[in-house]
Amino acid sequence: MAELSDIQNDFIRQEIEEFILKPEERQRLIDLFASASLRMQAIAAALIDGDNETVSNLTRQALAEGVGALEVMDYGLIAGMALVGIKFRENFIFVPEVLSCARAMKAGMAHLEPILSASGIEPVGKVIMGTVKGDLHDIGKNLCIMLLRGAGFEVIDLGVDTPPDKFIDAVEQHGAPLVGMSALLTTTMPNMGKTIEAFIDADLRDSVKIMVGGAPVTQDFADDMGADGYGKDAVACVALAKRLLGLSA
Ligand code: B12
Repeated sequence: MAELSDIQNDFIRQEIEEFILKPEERQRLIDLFASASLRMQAIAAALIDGDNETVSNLTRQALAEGVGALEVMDYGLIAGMALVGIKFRENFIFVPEVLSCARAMKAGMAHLEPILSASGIEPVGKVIMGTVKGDLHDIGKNLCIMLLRGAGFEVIDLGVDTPPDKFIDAVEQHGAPLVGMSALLTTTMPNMGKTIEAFIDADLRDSVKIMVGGAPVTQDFADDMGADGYGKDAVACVALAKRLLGLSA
């Protein structure tokens, strides 16, 4: 178990001290940042500060100097956003600040994309991905898409706020055997179930596998709504897609 003083970045130490009040969340973040390199801490700090230019510059530099794209994703960008999420939930910051952080995250992701999405292999399968109706969160979905593309999948991205019909039309148009849905709000999670029902009504349920994910989604919820699989993060999403399509890992 790491101590707060093990985190070298002053800004992150102060943020944790001031804003992360639940002991288990505080310890989780301390362990996470204490195991991150100084430059990953700096990327996370800039993201928490909503400074997209610095996130962009530091990410570009780190990648150019040989830091792995997945390390930047996990210990720079996602780690920073984890702290932002808690500050938002506890009303220390509000939508405009979170939007700045999301912009900063996307500025970093733009540099990761060509690396994570480059597969150099023949397409292994088609996947339709979208955030469900009513939900505008797309950062996690976009990370899943990057890694899916990197693993050789052809991904058709339906974007955010995607109604059931749009998923169905895309499956028919592209002949895709796999659909992935993302939801970040407890109020939009039921729209995953509604989309699955729409596939049943359209007589298409047996011709597609359906996977779901997003921070509030759980394996139990996925089972209850009749999805074929649930993945907790972008790496799990790729493993799940392969498993559902019967491809070797
Ligand atoms: C950034 C953010 C925003 C940004 C979104 C920007 C964007 N372009 O995405 C903005 C500011 C727009 C926003 C708006 C809102 N937000 Co918001 N937001 C967040 C925040 C802080 C981070 C989300 C994120 O990007 N995480 C980082 C990514 C990498 O993680 P992820 O999305 O979970 O994705 C990973 C996995 O879940 C998985 N995954 C994701 N999708 C899929 C799909 C498949 C198939 C698979 C297998 C895996 C998978 O892999 C991903 C990569 O590892 C969360 C806090 C949180 N803890 O999640 C709140 C949060 C989701 N938001 C929340 C709320 C309340 C809102 C608003 C209603 C606020 C308001 N009053 O307007 C609006 C809703 C807008 C709408 N209609 O959607 C609440 C939801 C609470 C709830 N119980 O539902 C949260 C939890 C914050 C909180 N209060 O704690 N938000």
